[in-house]
Amino acid sequence: MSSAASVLPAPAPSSVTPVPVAPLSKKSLTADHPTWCPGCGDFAVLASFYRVLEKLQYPHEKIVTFAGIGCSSRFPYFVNTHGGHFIHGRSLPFAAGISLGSDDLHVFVFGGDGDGFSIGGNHLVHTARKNVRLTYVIMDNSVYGLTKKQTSPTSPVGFKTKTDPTGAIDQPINPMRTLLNSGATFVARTHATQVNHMVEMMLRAAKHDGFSVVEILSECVEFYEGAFDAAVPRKGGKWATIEEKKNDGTPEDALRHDPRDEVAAFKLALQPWPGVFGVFYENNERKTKNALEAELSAKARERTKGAGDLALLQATFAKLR
Ligand SMILES: Cc1ncc(C[n+]2csc(CCOP(=O)(O)OP(=O)(O)O)c2C)c(N)n1
Ligand code: SF4
Ligand SMILES: [Mg+2]
Repeated sequence: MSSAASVLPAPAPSSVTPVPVAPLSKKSLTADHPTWCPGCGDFAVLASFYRVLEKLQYPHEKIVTFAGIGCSSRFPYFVNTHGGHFIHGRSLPFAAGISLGSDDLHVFVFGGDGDGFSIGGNHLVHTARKNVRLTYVIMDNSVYGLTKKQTSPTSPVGFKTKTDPTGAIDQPINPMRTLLNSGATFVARTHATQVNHMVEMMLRAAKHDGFSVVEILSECVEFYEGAFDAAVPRKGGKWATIEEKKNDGTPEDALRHDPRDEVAAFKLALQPWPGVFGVFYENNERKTKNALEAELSAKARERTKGAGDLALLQATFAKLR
């Protein structure tokens, strides 16, 4: 032992009083002032997310908000939690690594229709099929907002943009169908003008043990005004929510949707525009990748009789000599 270490005082007996932690509030969760255009639907998504975190009261240091690139992907800047943003379309593999590496974290990923379904489409499919435990919020405005109006994978046929000046000619993807088909275990859809519904969907997604996705129709007032008016009653549209089964034995219950029924979820996804809103699918049976990896690790630890990481590494190197 060095002489410096030998003169250090002995540690005091453990009588540390825990510091009281203030409950999470909008104030403690607010970071920078959002830079979105006035009237952008994304403001309502942010306000709803604060409410979701206020309700959940997770330990502040266990929350991660992550994103790719786009107007919507600026989200983590405005939330005072751990987090960051990554290359366009690559938020999910990065966030999956965070979730798998630290299973006690609550990982939320935000992004746009372009980020999620276009450049990041491949990552979305694989994160879904692996059932990585995290919540993905897709802020769908049916356009590339940040780059000032290009056709996105959810733009409808005929929509005029800088990349389709005479109107989009390609069939848009159907987000609900895509997510169901990819194997996401919680799939919901909501609208940024319906704050209570949006909070409920995000709350349920956050509580789901697996890969949960909420698509939020969030209007880009700058480049696609009125895109989702067909679902806004005060604009003459129709707001139709999914009635879920109550299992109360009543005849009307037979007509209600069972979110565990994948085929029924596909049928809902095929309804004509603007479709329905709510939980399309919820599968609580499939194991998460987090759980499967933990099982693998536990088996490996059993085989190696609980040896520590360093001892295992040294043994491996010894074998290579
Ligand atoms: C590899 C790569 N390609 C293209 C871009 C340019 N780019 C940045 S954001 C974006 C689209 C954003 O659209 P969306 O994800 O729908 O988000 P929004 O801005 O509409 O919220 C594009 C094409 C980029 N940053 N990186
Ligand atoms: S360009 Fe559109 S999506 Fe981007 S901040 Fe402005 S209104 Fe919102
Ligand atoms: Mg977009």
